[in-house]
Amino acid sequence: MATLLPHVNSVKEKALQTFAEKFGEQAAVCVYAPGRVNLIGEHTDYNDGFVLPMALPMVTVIVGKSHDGKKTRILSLSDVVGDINEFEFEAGSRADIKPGEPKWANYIKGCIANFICDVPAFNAVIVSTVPAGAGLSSSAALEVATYTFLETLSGKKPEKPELKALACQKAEHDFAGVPCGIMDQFISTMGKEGYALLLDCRDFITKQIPMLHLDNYVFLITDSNTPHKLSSSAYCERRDCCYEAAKILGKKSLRDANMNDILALISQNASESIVKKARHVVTEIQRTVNAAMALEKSDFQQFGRLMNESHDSLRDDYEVSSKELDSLVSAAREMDGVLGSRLTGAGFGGCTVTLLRKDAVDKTIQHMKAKYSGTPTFYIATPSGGAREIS
Ligand code: NG1
Ligand code: MG
Repeated sequence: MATLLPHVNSVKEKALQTFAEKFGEQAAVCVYAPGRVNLIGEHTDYNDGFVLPMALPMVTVIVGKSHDGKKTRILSLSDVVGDINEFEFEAGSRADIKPGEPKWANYIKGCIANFICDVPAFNAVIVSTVPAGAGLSSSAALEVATYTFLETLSGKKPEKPELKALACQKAEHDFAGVPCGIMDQFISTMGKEGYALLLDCRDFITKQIPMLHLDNYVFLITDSNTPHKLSSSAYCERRDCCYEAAKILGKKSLRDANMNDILALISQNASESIVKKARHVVTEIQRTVNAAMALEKSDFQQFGRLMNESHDSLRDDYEVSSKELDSLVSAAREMDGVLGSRLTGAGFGGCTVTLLRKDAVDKTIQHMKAKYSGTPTFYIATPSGGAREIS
């Protein structure tokens, strides 16, 4: 059986109750932002390419209230925060905020520092059901929830939603030290119930792709429960390879490259590693566009084939899979009713996503559990809404 996720309302109730116990009054603001699963378009966002994620029913909820004092105080009930689950700092000019310890607080501080105006001191409680380190964007959920909280608290919003996503990405770059692409913050901001989001990371043009006709099919997320080992250094290495390939080709980014350029890299004696990384990006961008068209036509067979090709390219060319992810993907593909399966997120651990017939879910889960050496967790990914205030 897939794990049942608590409803947003029960997460909210827990946060409100904790706030009342901790701060001795009722919270006035209540918001949430979702995690995401990327259906296809991996390691393309920082190459100005296309991605096709959808928002998940897993959410980060923040409740709180502003006050006249000087200190902002935050309590997180998330199990990843470690021993220090509370922190406080002097509210004031957002230009004075600097990253520090505890690390998890940097995502919040970064959003306050990158908000459109200074905000008053506040108390807040955070509760999240997005698993951390699983490639489901717990960090973006925390950033976008924080930004949404600040919008509600101050009554001010940036002119366009993309400015919100960009401010949250900047928080992750500057305060958490993670040079991530723009996908996660975008989908957490702009997700729409029943839709996947085709995002062009070059110019931020978006298209909501309806998934209302999935009918007999579902996306199944499988958490390998192996953390993204190696991921930050390997992520930077891959990114640098892509930038190097674009530079050799005299292009702004690999978005402007095609298969002839891959041949050009070979004839210019680029290293094998650079050629393979560039080939993944060029083929993955095309697969993502094709997959969005297949989804629009409800051609799930084709969508599944493209998912399989994506995984194989991430494994063989981009070299970001792991034996755990490969084994989950192979086990899924052995089952009748499975149309496609691939790793999702940065790789090296985290989750896979599988497109399959609804009536094949239970058997597929059993088979994957039997074949896998570790203990996986399964979730049904229903396309959910983006960040918002909850009344
Ligand atoms: P995850 O799966 O959250 O580590 C990372 C990047 C994305 C994107 C994907 C690969 C972060 C926070 N996010 O996702 O921007 O590049 O890898 O497609 O690093
Ligand atoms: Mg992350």
